[in-house]
Amino acid sequence: MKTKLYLTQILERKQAGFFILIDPDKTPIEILSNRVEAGIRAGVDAFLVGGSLLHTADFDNYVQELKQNSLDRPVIIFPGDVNQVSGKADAILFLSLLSGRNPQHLIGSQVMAAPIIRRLQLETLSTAYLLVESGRPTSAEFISGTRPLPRHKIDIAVAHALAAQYLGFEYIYLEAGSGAELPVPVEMILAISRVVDIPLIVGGGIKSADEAAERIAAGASFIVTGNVLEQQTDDQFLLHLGRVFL
Ligand code: 1GP
Repeated sequence: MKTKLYLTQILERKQAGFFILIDPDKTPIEILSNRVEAGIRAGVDAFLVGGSLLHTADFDNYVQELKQNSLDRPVIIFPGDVNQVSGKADAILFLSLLSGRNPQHLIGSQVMAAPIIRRLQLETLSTAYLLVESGRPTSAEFISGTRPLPRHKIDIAVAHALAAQYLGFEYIYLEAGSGAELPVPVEMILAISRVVDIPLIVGGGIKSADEAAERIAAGASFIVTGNVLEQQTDDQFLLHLGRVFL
């Protein structure tokens, strides 16, 4: 089944979906299968794979290993750069960093990646990527050389989300940044979900089941967690988090 259809069906079945982000630099391939199995036990709906830097692992091999362990859950590339493209995945978030004004991340990298994606016959999920200020500077902010949306300027965030929808993006990713001190504010998600019809992916700095639940109640369609799962390897925590999505 196409990943887009699978994601649509998740949203028809329940209020929100649960994505686990796996960063190859933080999860060595030797422990990948354990991490994936724990995610599946907790009810994850899809795995995202990628990172701001990629200095370890053969990406293709890593994605293949992830795919072999993910059962029927799709593996979706969440690329930090054009070198993070692999035909072993089910789909790729085809991102444009719409909150920034860096042409390389708005369209430059996409032009480089597009012919490769076509050759690999990889499904694309066109996604407007909006970075939101989250306390301390994040890797995504630093590496992309862009300024995040101010977290208290809700109207600016809403205008970006509307522009994303009018430009024809299929998803909006509201991103506080991996390991963010503060997740995307609930008020921002609420304001955006009121005016936008396309699904909202929300991630960065979500460290508890309550924080995830509040964001779903505000209108998030998919919640992404990464770092907290690397710190809290206790299965109970993951199971507790997974129950939010039932
Ligand atoms: C980052 O939204 C993801 O792109 C996940 O963030 O690692 O902080 O959970 P965390």
